[in-house]
Amino acid sequence: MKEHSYRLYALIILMIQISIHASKAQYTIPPRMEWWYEARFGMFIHFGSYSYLGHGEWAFSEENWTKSAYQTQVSANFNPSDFNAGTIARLAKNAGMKYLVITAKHHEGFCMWETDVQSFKDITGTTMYDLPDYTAFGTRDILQELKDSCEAQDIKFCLYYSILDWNHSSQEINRHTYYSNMASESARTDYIADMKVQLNELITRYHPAVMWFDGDWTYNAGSPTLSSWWTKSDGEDLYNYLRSLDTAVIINERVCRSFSLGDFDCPEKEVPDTPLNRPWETCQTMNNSWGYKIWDQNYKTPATLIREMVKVVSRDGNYLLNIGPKGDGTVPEQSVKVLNQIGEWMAVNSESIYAATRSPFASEPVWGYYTKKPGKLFAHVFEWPDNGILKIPSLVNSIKKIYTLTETTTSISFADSNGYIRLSLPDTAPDPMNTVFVLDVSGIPEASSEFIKVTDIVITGENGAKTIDTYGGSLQLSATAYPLDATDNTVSWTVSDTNVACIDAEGLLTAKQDGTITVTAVANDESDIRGRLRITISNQTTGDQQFRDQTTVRIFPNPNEHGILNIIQTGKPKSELVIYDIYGCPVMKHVISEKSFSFDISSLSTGFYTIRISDDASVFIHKLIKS
Ligand code: JFZ
Repeated sequence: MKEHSYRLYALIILMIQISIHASKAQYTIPPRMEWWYEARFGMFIHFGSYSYLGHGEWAFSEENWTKSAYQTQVSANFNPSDFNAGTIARLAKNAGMKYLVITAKHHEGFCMWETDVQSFKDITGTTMYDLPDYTAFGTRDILQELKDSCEAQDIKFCLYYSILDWNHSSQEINRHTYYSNMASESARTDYIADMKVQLNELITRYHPAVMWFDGDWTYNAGSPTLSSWWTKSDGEDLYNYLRSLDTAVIINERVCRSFSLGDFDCPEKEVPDTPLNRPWETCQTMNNSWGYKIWDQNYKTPATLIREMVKVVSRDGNYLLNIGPKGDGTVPEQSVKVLNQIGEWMAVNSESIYAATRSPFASEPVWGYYTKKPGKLFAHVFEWPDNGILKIPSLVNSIKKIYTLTETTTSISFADSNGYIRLSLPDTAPDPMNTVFVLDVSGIPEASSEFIKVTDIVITGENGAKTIDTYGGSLQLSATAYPLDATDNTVSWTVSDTNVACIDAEGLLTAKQDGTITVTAVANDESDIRGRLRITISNQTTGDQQFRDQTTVRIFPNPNEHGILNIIQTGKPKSELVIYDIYGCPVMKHVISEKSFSFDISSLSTGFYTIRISDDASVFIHKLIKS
């Protein structure tokens, strides 16, 4: 059993070492992706004929619309006459966004540009199912307008395209998979060919910097079926086709997800726990919807969104934040408000985001996140430490200067010793939401490995015990800090409820009353690593009952300012005297060997204490005021 657990620990330590190693290994970024990797923050725009209905981009499926009803009652009424590309591009620019991805065609099949591919028609087969041809909007090309406005703002223009198409005559929506079923194998072949012609239109007309695919989710790695008709080889073919049209275009993994195709991963609405092994981007909504939803006012705060963006960058990802314009083309007021607030923070702090990469450290601090770039480590403090000190693991680099992005000319004083850089903080955070500290260093910030930190703590009771069921009993706990060669492997002990039990500096737990407590051992190496163990305490007496055998012990004179306690016990003498402070923690101890003895308390500072004289069978408790 012991042998097994040692093997397990060895394995865990090995795994930790591998993961630390893995987090250091950077992937290489191909030159055509450098701008994207440095951009870090982009705008997603879900805009289509669904925006008119205002029930989200999935309304066709969720509300069981037929093709003809959807076309005539939703799409035909879409008229984004107030769409202002300049306003949207400036909104993105002010928020600090460097690229913008707009839906050219979502699952509903409605095309936001004038397509010439004849099969993309309405159900009557007479009218092209696109914005200029199918609506009263007119001949404006909003993709071109937006591309031009983006270029004026130095924002990269990108397009989203859905592989599945709930409207196309080759397909019918599958109300179970939410995908579409193909009418036949030949319909599939024709549709894919037509889709490629459409993509050719998009690439040659608009030269999107990124093609962002979706609607690939019944993918399979084998042969197509009519319900799972998009395959891995279709995805590979699509990728190669697009790259043949434009050698620079960046393509997401959803040309056929889960096969590591494309140029980057897209964990949707979530942030991976650690950096991935290739570039990635988290897309996120500001409320709960991508496409405009009239009733969705559940907006995240700017603080929440900024924190998520920083977390993403600290783990080496990009952040694509969505807006869903209304049917008239205007952006919901609350989205504008939130983006402007993000912009205010970015105006001061964007240096810590653009071209910044993952944290150089294997674990994340309790107060926030790190990002870095050559010559700079950024410490993003979301929770201001109340002890006035910010602790950062030491770097191999020499530190030239430390300051905040809020006040770049004021130097922050610091000390670097014993594996930590300690910054002296002002009392209040310059930016309560996220103050960014900059450590100006020489070279690329890299964690120092001179001090080996604790990564795990395991607590065990004597002989494996997890209970105390003796009246006034105690249990010796021990903490093993891993790795075993940690520079400082000592711990400090605390218990969750000092009314139930208390613990001394050596891990001796003494019961006071029945209950369950959690014992915590905190690493003294300041790594903030904690080990925990639940302990059950039973058979204790509480309150007045503890005084039940006070007749056996006399303390005189009644303790006050006297420096000496005289103790006389009648009956069987007890074995131990412990004095506790008001927090229930032992401050003095004495092993009793005689019925009567004197005890020197002159070293105690003034205050309230409890004297506890006990043996295995019973306990005597007396209040002590030292003045
Ligand atoms: C897709 C779309 O269906 C949705 O409307 C929106 O456009 C979004 C950006 O992408 O939805 C997805 C795609 C992927 C996952 C979940 C929803 N996923 O990988 O978990």
